[in-house]
Amino acid sequence: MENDLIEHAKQVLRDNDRGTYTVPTHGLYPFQWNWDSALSALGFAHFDEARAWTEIDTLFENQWDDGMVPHIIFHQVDEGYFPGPDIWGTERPVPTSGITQPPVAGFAVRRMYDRATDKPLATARARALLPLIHAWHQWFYLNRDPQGTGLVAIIHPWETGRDNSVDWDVAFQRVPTEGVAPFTRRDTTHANPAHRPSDEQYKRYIWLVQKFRNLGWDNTKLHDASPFRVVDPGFNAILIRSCADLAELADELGEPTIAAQSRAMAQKGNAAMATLWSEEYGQYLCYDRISGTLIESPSVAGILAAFADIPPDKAAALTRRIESLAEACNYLVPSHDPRAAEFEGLRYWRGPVWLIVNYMIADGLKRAGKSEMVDRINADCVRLIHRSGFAEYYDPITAEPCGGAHFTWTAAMVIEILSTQDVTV
Ligand code: 9WN
Repeated sequence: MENDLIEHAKQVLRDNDRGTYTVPTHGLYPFQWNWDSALSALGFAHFDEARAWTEIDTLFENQWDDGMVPHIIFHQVDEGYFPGPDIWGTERPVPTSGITQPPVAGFAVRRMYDRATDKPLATARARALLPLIHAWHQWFYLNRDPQGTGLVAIIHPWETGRDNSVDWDVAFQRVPTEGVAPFTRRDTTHANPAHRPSDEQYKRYIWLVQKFRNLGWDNTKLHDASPFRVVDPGFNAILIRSCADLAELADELGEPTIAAQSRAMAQKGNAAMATLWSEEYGQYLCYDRISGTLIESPSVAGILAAFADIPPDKAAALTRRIESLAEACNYLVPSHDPRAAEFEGLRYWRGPVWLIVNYMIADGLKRAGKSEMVDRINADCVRLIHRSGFAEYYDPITAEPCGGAHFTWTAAMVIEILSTQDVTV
């Protein structure tokens, strides 16, 4: 039965494969997305290592000169997605968006290298990627942490990959809607509008794009110019973990300077994470860099922090926090606390479960020795697939499949989980 599931998942990856990159799903997302690709490569690596490396290579072929790796690469023309290249106006040889996404590539590449059966191939590919990934990490701390706090801010909700999280509700009010050119959304023609962000949120998303475009996509200006600057503990944990993993990889590949610089970034980030801890919520919280306050919103971002090397007492507290969430839903881990007033079980990042997030939380908790919770999270992932297929995300109470179907990174996570762990459903 689990073999059937793996075969089905591989088929999803093959169907969404465009040769040198994969689309997240046909129709709704017809281009290459940054963190989707890095996590999907982990799935490919179980049956086609060369193809997995190519996925990451294609992503980094589109890295900007300043080091940023964009969140979307528009490899071909497709009118089915909004906002397309004309709205972004980044004027790249292959058009891209102008913002970034969670930097999981460092983590993924180290994992692919460690597990590789074709070591010469892995060594060659990892060696070539190492300085590129490192440049991206340095870009983050330089451009998104200009005060040197050790934590980076995101300047657009799309950068976190958690587009319409409750976390942004208050800070997002500072983003105006006046002056936004009229537009037609395309996402709601592919997916149920009740599962997607609101029109109001879309206007603010586009206002920010217009603002940054008017500044020529100059990253030395964007952070300070943005009316939206939020420090996300999950995002920072991914960056910290990728820096730490890159340090290990650099040691292996004989690159001591990259190793030392990566380790220093990870250590500084890890220390700064303490400032985001909330004793009251028993988890980490986002921080609004403009108002200078923690954002009192019990979202999964503060639990995803487990992906970095957090102190044992915090890992234990996060495990208790997930246990408490389990009392309010049937499938872990909801993207927002079901007991909070703002929770919406079907609406994107305001409640649904996402397998990629589950995978990273479980990976962090495994390192912290929380194996019982890891088993529970993995089992919930597999139960969701059995019940509702390879959806983009799921209602944590009813398991209703939401968003797009036949989803690449969901399938990749199934291959990864079932191939590497014992899961009892
Ligand atoms: C905007 C592709 C992406 C994911 C994000 C998810 C969603 C895009 C959108 O889809 O965002 O980047 O148009 O809704 O929120 O995490 O990378 O799967």
